[in-house]
Amino acid sequence: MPDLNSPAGRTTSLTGARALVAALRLHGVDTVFGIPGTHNLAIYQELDLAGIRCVTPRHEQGAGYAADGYARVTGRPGVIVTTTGPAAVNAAAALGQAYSDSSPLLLISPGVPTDHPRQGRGYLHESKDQSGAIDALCAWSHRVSSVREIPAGVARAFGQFAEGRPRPVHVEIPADLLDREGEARLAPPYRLMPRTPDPEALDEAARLLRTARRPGLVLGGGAQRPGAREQPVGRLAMRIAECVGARVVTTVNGKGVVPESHPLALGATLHLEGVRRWLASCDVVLAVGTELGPADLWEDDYVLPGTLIRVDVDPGQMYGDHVADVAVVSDAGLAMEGLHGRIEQAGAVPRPRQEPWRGHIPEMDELTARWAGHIAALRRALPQDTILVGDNSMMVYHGALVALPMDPPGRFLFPTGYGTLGFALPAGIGAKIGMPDRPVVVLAGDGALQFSVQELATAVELRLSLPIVVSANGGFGEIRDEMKNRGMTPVAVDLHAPDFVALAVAYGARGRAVGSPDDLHEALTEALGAPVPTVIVITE
Ligand SMILES: Cc1ncc(C[n+]2csc(CCOP(=O)(O)OP(=O)(O)O)c2C)c(N)n1
Ligand SMILES: [Mg+2]
Repeated sequence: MPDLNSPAGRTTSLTGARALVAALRLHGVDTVFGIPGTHNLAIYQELDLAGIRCVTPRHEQGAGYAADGYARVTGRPGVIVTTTGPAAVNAAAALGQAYSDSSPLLLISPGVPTDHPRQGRGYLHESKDQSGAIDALCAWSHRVSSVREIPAGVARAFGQFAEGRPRPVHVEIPADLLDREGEARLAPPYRLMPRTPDPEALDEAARLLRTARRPGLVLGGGAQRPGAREQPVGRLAMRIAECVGARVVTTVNGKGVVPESHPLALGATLHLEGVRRWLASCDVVLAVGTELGPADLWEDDYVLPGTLIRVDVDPGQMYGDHVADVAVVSDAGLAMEGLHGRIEQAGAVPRPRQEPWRGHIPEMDELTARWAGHIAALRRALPQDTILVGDNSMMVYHGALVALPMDPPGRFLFPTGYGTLGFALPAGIGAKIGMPDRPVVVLAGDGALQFSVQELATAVELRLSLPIVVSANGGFGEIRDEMKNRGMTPVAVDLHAPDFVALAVAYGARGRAVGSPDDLHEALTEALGAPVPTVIVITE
């Protein structure tokens, strides 16, 4: 095979599949998540020749979430390779999730051949408009029309990840192009300098924060630095908070950016009414890298009466639901550095500290009481640098999200905006592949786990040390409660579940049922040291 390390930018005659894989390698891709099929054999052949690691989850949905978990913890784009039609669409929910959570995913799929009329001719895996269907869910989806366009498509994808919010994209390659020779120019990756803040906007923001009576900070996923032991934005945010006497709350995707054990930190609790009330009472709010979206606020029409300073790399955020009074369109780190410098230079502001938060938010105890014992056991058992990967289950958003304070470098991966189920196990697998030296723990309900339980096979095959904590409550507990709350008789929510311990063992994993928090603590400690995944079932 030709030397794929040859200088970028040279025009060479390559097959489409080879051009694709050469472009991926040029952009530093060494791992892909996907499933082979009739139409992508040429891609797999080239991936293998190029020494790129091919991880095979058992469903393309799992490949998508695994790529997402990998991307969130490493900051490197997660690459998914599927075959045509149903395979590509199976991965689409993961793109939707990554779109709402700003995760850089590249889905590569073959499509019907270039000369195919796409009018229902019975071609294998045929769709009327595969890239059109996926386009509706991600930043963009593009069907290339020549070999030459393949490396350009990959380069464009990586460009998209580096500018603004990193959001998922799809490149469809007509199946016939994969084996066809064509002239291709391997586009070198380009480096973008971080967007710098407007100094005047920073002056104004610093003045507002220093003179505020009751300042508040909100940090979102845009404040995270993947893989970082040090979270510079979080550190600067806490220094600013201490200077001006502000409390700091994070969104779900921002959890772990600041030390949640700090007296000024409120954790990831925007969904609690007491916290929303406090934020609405702030006269100045600094929001960094967040949509301030309803999926975090659990309220559609939330109003922030105070003066709003927004820091975001995406100019579109300035005019979202909450319009910025002071707009700082910038890299979060540079903006916070500038802001901190200005505030510190002016000296600390003498003012009474805002009250400590714990015990002042009544509904926190109510909603988390059920999980408090088990979450405390998790907290005791888990090292500080644990990556928790949660699913859309009550134990996660009523339990760990609120009651398990995280200090950096802890990370919390959760499918927030799009709110999918089946995320945690495959995303946990991807996170463990991306960060093999960090403890990764999966938390899922019995409902959520069954959306992707077959990925246990993937985790066993890869011999991942991965505790998977399952809360078993006989089905869709949240939906059961919502039905009761609207006065209806619960329907379609009480579900048969397998014996998860036996299922784990059948897959080649370890399995254990626990009752008390002490049992959970012991099981987790053991599982963290085990060379294979362990399913730990909490029975209620
Ligand atoms: C893909 C998808 N399908 C359906 C839903 C709707 N939904 C939200 S929570 C939930 C129940 C989840 O059950 P489980 O994981 O067992 O958690 P529990 O509520 O029992 O704690 C369902 C069905 C969803 N969020 N995503
Ligand atoms: Mg359940």
